[in-house]
Amino acid sequence: MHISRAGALVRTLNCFDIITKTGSSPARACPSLSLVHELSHGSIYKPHSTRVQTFSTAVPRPLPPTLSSSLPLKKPESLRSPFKRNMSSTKDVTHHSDITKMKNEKDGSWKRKDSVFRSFIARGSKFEPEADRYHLYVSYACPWATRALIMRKLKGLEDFIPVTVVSPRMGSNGWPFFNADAYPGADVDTLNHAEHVKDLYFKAQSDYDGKFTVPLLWDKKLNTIVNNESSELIRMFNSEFNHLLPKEKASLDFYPEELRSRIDELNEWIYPNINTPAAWMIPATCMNLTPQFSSTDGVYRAGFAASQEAYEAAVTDVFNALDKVEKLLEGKDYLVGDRLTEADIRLWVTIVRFDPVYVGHFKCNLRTIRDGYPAIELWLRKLYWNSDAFKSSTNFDHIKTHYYWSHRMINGHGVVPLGPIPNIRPL
Ligand SMILES: N[C@@H](CCC(=O)N[C@@H](CS)C(=O)NCC(=O)O)C(=O)O
Repeated sequence: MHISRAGALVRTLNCFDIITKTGSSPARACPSLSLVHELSHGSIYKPHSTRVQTFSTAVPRPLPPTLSSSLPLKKPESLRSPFKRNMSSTKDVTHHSDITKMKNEKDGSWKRKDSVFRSFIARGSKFEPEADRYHLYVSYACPWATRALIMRKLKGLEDFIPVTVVSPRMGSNGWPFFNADAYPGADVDTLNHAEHVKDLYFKAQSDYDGKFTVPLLWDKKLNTIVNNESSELIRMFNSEFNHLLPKEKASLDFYPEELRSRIDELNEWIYPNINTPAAWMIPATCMNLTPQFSSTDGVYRAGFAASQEAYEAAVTDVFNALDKVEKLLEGKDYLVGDRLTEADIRLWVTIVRFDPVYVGHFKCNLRTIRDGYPAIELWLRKLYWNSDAFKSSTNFDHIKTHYYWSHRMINGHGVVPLGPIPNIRPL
């Protein structure tokens, strides 16, 4: 049974298991209350057997005071992380790391915060392009991190810039590494020995006061974060290591001079309307938030909408923009010119998540890509099936688990849907 399918597991709970494993009274062993407890405190039970999986990143969901004070809250020692806890921060920073505590702007809108570390790798600068100096931290779930993974692979930078992957289950401490949440496909942070991505931010800057996002590029020489903004990372990867690369890789340019103005123009309307347009409208009752509406975040704006009006406005923006992209891609393999550019990479990471996640989770369901947008779908499938850089950077299990499991404010039980089948159709 898949360990991430918390909802499916929980459905199989029975009172007997809970009583025997927690020693709690029959009243406390009511499955529905226990379900809340288990989701809140990071353990899942398997019927008629022992506890099978624990995780330290569950989204905290408040229990009635009497229950929360009397149920056993601590994980047994044997179930705690076997890895050294030498980097875990004790400061309460959950207002930055816990997506369920996300705050709106004063005007009620939701805005993605700008990235803070914005240095650029360049010859002659503090951050010289060098082999074995930089390290990339990513989540396979995150579209922005996937941009960086795709560009790294296209440019043949795998040996120059190694990668560490987080668990997709982003909880109250933000993104965990494998040692904090042993999820298949996640890595232990052998470089910095961090338990969560937030530890890296504090290592780089002890008074850091922003979001703990991926992707982030770490500099092993200066022990700090170079940059955590994907649109800039892909530009660095595209050009700054060329003098160290073999000719066939160095000559690949995904932001060519002659197409820059067209690429910039597309980026300008695709990002706000599609990449982050309609998903972040959190039910006001759940989040104690006023309805939010931002003009800069596409699918997310729809998904996290907290009012009918905000949702409808956001979802309309998404589909109007998709209609426009469909026209652009009719009879074409690429968005700009007749070659792969960063404009394709930037849009692709959102489109590949659309049917598996945004249609259901973010309610972007006026049409699916596969049934409503033949030109976009063909472009999507060709890049996925014909280019290892795209395919190997895409992990549908991490993608679906992250969104459905982590966003408890819009998917309370963390149940991850099985479909669509397949996640992407063959060519
Ligand atoms: N502007 C950043 C955005 C990165 C970002 O928001 N990443 C999300 C995952 S998709 C994240 O790490 N969120 C963690 C959080 O908000 O706490 C970029 O494009 O690199």
